[in-house]
Amino acid sequence: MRVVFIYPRFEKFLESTPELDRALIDHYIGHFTTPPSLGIPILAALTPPEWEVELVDDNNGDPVDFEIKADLVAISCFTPQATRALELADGYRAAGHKVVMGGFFPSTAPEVALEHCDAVNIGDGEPTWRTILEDARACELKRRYVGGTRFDLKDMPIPRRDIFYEKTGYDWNEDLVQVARGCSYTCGMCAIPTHQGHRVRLRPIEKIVEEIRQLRYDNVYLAEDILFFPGKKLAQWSKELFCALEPLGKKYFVSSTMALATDDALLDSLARAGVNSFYCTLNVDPKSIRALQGDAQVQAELVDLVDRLEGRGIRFFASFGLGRDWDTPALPDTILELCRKAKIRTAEFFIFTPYPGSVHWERLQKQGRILHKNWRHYNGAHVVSRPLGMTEDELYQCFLRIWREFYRPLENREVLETLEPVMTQDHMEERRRSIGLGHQS
Ligand code: B12
Repeated sequence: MRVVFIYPRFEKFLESTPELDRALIDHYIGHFTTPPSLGIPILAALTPPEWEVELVDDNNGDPVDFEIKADLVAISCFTPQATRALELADGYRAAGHKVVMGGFFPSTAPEVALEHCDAVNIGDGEPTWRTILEDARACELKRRYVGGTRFDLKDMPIPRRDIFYEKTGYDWNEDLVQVARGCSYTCGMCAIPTHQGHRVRLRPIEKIVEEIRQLRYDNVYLAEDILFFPGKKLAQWSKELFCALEPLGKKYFVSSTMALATDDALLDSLARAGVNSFYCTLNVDPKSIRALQGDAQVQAELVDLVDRLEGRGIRFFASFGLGRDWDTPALPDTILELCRKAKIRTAEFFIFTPYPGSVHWERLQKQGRILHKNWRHYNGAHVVSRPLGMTEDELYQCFLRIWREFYRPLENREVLETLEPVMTQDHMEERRRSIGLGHQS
């Protein structure tokens, strides 16, 4: 038996923005081709040995052959991949294959997916995957499989990264690791609570460590914001996790918002563990929204946060959402001023996008403000819903202007030389030593 996994193509942020000069932005944000996210490698790890496994990574340019030998075609996608995913599902079915889809988009818009595939998986894949394979073998695929949001992560397998490690073409020298699922907050733009549940499920720390020890790259992307949640139990767990990561000698990329925990003790433990990038989404949480609305005290907190991170050798990587209901065409000026004050050196900017499964999506649907459902353009680089404080074109112009103007000073060579996108190893060691954090191997 043979299952062929498909990871459909999605447009990177600036690929669909020819108006921008790519060279400088590539230098700072980087142009990268990533391997698939973790859904497919997890399912591959759960696939019984009598099934042969193949990965077609359309995002990496693998040729798509609808006549491929397969007993089941399994497509994984999030919303920016959905248009392509549905096209591919149609193509495989037209060639006589059975197609099952799972991931963020099929879980949050199953009725759309089901118009193009034979079966859809909603929620976690671990509880359902082997049943799907058995049903496919017996030619008895059902329309819906509900994996739900309760799977215990102590039983999550180590994802099979060998299925893409052996491929060429990627230039993302980083391994993605999942440490938890679910979220107890309800941020307007995020589909995680719908797809993964409102209860945070933590993965046992020893399992995370076991997985990280097996990774190929020195850089590890820890995928969840819950590392910074302020509750006592979660904060204790994060502290223990960062302690456990310390001896592994890896470098970590973490993500958070300003509203979450950022006390000095936690930042020290990040630095000791080897965290070198702190990706912070702004204009989504109540704190950073206040900072962008001119609250001097919160602005000072941001300035302080950037300083405390960079002082520990951790790059602050800002990600600003544009186009909230209260935003006006003056937003780029406000952001640029805040970045200048806080000495933010690396930033990306995205158009606030309503994803199926999010509160924001439900609200805009009801208000008749969704402009179209060309999912390809739900990648943060297009206006897909009607803004309130400006026209659609004004919002798009804000997006172009902020990218251009944030990076404009960098055309100045002198500035360019002092603003490296990621700190060099030596620079980081020097920073760590200067604040007494010791050597990182
Ligand atoms: C890694 C990541 C990225 C990487 C992608 C790298 C890659 N390898 O492709 C990068 C950094 C490039 C990225 C970019 C973006 N991302 Co992103 N990303 C993630 C992140 C953090 C992890 C994804 C992951 O591996 N999850 C773990 C896997 C195991 O979960 P899963 O896919 O759901 O799989 C499970 C089930 O769904 C199921 N399953 C999955 N597939 C299948 C298939 C079948 C057949 C079956 C049966 C089951 C099944 O089984 C799995 C195990 O239970 C998620 C957040 C998260 N925590 O998931 C956001 C997330 C997917 N990203 C998101 C977004 C919005 C983006 C951006 C558009 C953001 C932006 N700033 O505007 C950009 C797009 C890039 C661009 N335009 O340039 C959203 C997606 C929203 C949505 N509803 O689609 C998420 C959910 C973040 C969020 N909180 O909203 N991202």
